[in-house]
Amino acid sequence: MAKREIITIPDPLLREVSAPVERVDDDVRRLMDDMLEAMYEAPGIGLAAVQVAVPRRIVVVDTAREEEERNPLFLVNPEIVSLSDEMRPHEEGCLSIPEFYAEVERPAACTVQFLDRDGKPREMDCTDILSTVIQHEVDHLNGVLFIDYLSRLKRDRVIKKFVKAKKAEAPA
Ligand code: GNR
Ligand code: NI
Repeated sequence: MAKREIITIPDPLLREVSAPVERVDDDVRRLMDDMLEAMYEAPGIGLAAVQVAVPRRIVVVDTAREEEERNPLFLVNPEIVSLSDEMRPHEEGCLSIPEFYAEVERPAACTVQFLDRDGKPREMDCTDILSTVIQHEVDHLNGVLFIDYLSRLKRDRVIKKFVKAKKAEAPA
């Protein structure tokens, strides 16, 4: 089992704004390795630190297909510096909202600046699923979930389901 558990809604931590990382040191690298392990085990293609209950601006991503070689990306303090005008719908899911999927429309391309695993500033142009995942992860760092883009009716329905499930699991 992975060392870190992924938290789910309605955990209030998921609504917090994560704090910037001051220095990419070994503690941060260890956390990123733990996040990657939890993400691969889930399995998922992206994970924000807040999803393992650490509200800091750290993201791991790997959009490689199962038959492809692993291609982990580590992003510290990621900042989206441009978004395309062109929008594209994509079916999204979230490890913090298990087994719920819905189509979300987001800018088809984006550019993200971040610090890599070595603390080196980098810039990356993202399209397709990578653009979607990067935007989804940066949203997590700001306390935003993909269900926030749905109608209030749909969003409230999903949240209610998870509140109920948690109550059934641990009766008050
Ligand atoms: O594993 C994930 N798949 C996914 C699919 C479409 C859009 C976004 C994602 S991210 C998600 C993992 C997750 O919850 N990251 O925060
Ligand atoms: Ni998510």
